[in-house]
Amino acid sequence: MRVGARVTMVSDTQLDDDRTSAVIDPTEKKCGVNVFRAPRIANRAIAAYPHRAWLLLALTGLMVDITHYLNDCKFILVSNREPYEHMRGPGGIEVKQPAGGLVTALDPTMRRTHGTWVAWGSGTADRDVSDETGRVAVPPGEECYTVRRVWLNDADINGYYHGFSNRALWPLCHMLIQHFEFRTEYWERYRTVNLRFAHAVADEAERCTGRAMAWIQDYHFALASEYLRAMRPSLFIHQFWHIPFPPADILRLLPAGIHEAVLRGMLGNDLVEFQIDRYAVNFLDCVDKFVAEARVDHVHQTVSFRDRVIHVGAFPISIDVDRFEWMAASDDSRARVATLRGRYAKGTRQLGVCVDRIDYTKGIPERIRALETMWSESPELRERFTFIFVCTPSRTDLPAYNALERDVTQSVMAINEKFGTPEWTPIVLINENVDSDLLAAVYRSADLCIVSSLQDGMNLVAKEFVACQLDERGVLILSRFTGSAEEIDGALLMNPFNVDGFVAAIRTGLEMSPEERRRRMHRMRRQLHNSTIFDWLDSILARSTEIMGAQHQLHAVV
Ligand code: ADQ
Repeated sequence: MRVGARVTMVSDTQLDDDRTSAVIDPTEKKCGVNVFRAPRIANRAIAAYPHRAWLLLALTGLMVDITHYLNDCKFILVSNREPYEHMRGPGGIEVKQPAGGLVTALDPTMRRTHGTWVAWGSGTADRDVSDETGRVAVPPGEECYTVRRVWLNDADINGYYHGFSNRALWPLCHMLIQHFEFRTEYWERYRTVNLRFAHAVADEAERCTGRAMAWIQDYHFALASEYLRAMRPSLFIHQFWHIPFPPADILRLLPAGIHEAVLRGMLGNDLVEFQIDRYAVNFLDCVDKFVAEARVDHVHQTVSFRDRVIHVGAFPISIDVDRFEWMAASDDSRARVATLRGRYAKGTRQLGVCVDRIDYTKGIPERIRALETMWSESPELRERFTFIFVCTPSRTDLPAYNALERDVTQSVMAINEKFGTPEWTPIVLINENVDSDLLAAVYRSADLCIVSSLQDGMNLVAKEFVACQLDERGVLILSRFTGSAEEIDGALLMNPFNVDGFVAAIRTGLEMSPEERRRRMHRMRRQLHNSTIFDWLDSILARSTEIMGAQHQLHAVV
């Protein structure tokens, strides 16, 4: 029988439903891959979440109060994705809140500071509810802050987003240059869209009588700060770069003139924030090499440029630790853990998990290769553990991502075909977004979590796994090339390119004693509690207001 013909699909409600074993016939398991196709309920679940989380945090007083940093200063946030999307649905206009830590962390801040969030208006009904400048009050019914939408047409999305952002900057920053593709059209659109965003932010700053602070998110806007600086010279502008920043030899693969333009664009900021120090150092090196008129102080991590001083620093992002712990501790989660372990970790069998967007940076083929090598070379390990792969398709408009998704599914099928038995499916593939409550239960149920990114700015999955490990039984096997590896002390670090080293790390994890696991996990959990997403936000705003204060004093003297 053709391997491809054996894909068993069940919903995520069946993942924690005992009847699933009846759905997946054991003989089918032998040749097939169990693909759990979860219904698209993530948005529904998350749309309901902020109020719950907000209430929870307000009640328990867990949220760090960062509003005092802002005082009378208007907070203008800029990101590609918007925090609320209005969509046309069968029953009228629905509001959805995209999943993601950034929205979870910043939505409460925006509510309290009544700021403005500038983002691409991507919802099908966004125009219907916004005014002529693209402004709409959110959240619906509460109307605490403003979303200012920037409209993009298909050509903009293709050039700015799929093109320069995701085909040029994304692979370059991750140093995976085989995926790098530069087109002049992409660059031109990127410039146009960055300029459009800068105009929107300048207009928002114009509307307020007092001071304003603009905080720009990520690599989609490398040029926006410079444009904005020209429009509003005294505005405080800072930017968080979520992905790695490459060394000079990689950045210069962008055509002459363009890698310099990217750096000059970023020097429009007052503060540039990276995940870890290594990326900040790479940025400063690049500026030193390519921007002739800039003076770099490597010790204080500042750049003097066009009569201004730009500060650079490392601010490692994290997760809402309490929220993940709370989800993992719920009764629902406990029941799901029992079901998952009953099904996949019977007796001494262990359960491994991994959670990724399907992206070539995440090292998914490398992980599959390590598992295959391990089960080929060490038959005695074959039934020792089952692996749950939660892999969401992403950026499906790009051919490289589609090819990878096909490749992952086929490789998993081949492994299950080669090693599976009527009693054992080596890899269970869930190839959709799962809601965060279920994710928390999956993390909690695991004995092993593998994060094998080839490069990753931080990697939040590693932190989510640690947060949900309430029983402290799990081992984290973590790629050295993630920002998390420089932060978390207690993981088994490995190099995903080194097949034998990768296999050795899995073997060490499997064989680690319960005491050693507990000791390591305990240490990681303690660290994580001292470094949550609210600490991240707090440290960035503290640094920003410090720099703003110093600028103020300087201007007062001059
Ligand atoms: P990402 O590349 O998206 O983020 P990561 O940090 O791992 O990578 O965050 C992924 C998020 O998506 C996690 O919260 C995870 O739970 C969720 N997720 C992944 N697959 C899922 C699935 N199948 N179902 C449900 N949820 C899923 C970028 C950078 C990272 C950096 C973050 C934050 O590439 O390096 O850590 O931004 O700055």
